Amino acid sequence: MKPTRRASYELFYWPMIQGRGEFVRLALEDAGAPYVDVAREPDGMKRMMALMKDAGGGLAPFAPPFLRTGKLLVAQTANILAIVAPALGLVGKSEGARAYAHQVQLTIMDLVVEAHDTHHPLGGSLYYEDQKPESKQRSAGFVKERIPKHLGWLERALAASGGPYLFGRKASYVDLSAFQVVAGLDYAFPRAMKRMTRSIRRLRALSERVAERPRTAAYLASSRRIPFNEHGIFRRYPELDEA
Ligand SMILES: N[C@@H](CCC(=O)N[C@@H](CS)C(=O)NCC(=O)O)C(=O)O
Repeated sequence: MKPTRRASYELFYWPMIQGRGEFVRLALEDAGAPYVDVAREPDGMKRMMALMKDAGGGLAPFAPPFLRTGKLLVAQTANILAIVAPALGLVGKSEGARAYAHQVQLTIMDLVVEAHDTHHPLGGSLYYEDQKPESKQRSAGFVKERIPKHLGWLERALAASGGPYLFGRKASYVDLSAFQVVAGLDYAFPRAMKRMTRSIRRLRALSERVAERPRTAAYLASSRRIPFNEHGIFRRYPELDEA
């Protein structure tokens, strides 16, 4: 199927944070797809909350992000991306290409959960301030072992593909997501990320390349890109970073 730029998309996600919605935003923006970030529109939050209660006969999403395209209302970040990427021209056509892309995306989403859990190790129903000692303990292992393991794995995937992208010469939605986790980790753990820069040279080069893609660069410079903040997944709490 020829990639279409005409399909229209409605993205539903919390309006004040990048969060998981950002992985979908980046794909839509990079592809130049026409989309509405519904919860940032007047009455949009109301529409988003209503759909989680009643999707009008379809399957109601459990949590944002979710995306409406045509008759389909689909949730789960990696699932959304896997479904829209072929039409956006952001994944290879073969079953193998799509399966590998989905596999790496799911692993990136695992890293996102781990990043979130550094400031909420006891759970989302408590404030960060109520779980600071546990956050510190959780972050120590994350910084020392988990970031290097995850990013080292992406680095090896880049070495194996020959780059410049994770699956070779053509960019996929997974490259955009890899850029986003590197950006998020740079924001949240600047000292740890600086120390490991030399061991992730290919991943750094990939991130720079993604940030320079014309539509992505325009998006990153626009007001549509919500700055990182301490309500999202990647939070800058210096006490959780490497000493
Ligand atoms: N596995 C889901 C997780 C979705 C999720 O946790 N969404 C968050 C915002 S990033 C949320 O609003 N959760 C509400 C809840 O879990 O009750 C995905 O990757 O999309």
